[in-house]
Amino acid sequence: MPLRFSYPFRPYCPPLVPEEEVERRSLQLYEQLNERRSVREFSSRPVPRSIIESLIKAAGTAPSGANKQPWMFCAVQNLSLKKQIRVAAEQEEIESYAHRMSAEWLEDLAPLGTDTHKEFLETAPWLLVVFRRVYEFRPDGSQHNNYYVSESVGLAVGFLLAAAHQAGLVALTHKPSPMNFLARLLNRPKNERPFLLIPIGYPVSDTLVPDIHRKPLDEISVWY
Ligand code: IYR
Repeated sequence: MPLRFSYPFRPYCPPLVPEEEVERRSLQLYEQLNERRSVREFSSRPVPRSIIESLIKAAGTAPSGANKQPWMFCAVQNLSLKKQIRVAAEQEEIESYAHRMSAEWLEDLAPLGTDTHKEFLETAPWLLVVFRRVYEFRPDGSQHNNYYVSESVGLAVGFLLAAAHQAGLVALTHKPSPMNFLARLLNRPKNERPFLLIPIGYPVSDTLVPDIHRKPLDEISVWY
């Protein structure tokens, strides 16, 4: 099949890092990421827009299926919009906790102390509402598929969380369910589906997090 389009290829020369330095850096990043925790109590301390822009740009460097970059980050700072999102999310959560989630699910969540109150949706200075774009519109209005959309957007969110953490901010990956209200409140086009809601900011000074532990290496890896 003839190649219809090709990017020009260019040399890629990442800086050569000596092996002991590779060792040190890999351990250092692990130790840094191991300090990251999901936080549910946010202070209202503002975060400048320029910082959120850098986090989104970091997220946008993630790999994606056919380089389609099938993500959209809606950065919400507006107080009345945050309130509307909180009200709608809490409405869904009340339904979910009362009727939609199984007894086993509620039992799994109980030790983490989550409930239907989502004050963080109003107190955090920024809400990043992440959408996955299942397809694109061509200029003539027809549709063009994206590929591995959830995997791609999941990777981008991972980059975002790592970037926020190393910058000194905290975040929460929150998933009210169902999330259709987000597309409606933010007036998103129909090729975009809500993926995650991520409050970002600073924690209140006395916030507590559950004392959970990471699985050790031998439980998360097999070596061949
Ligand atoms: N979305 C609900 C419930 C919830 C579900 C899981 I899985 C969690 O890890 C945490 C919460 C809520 O946000 O409360």
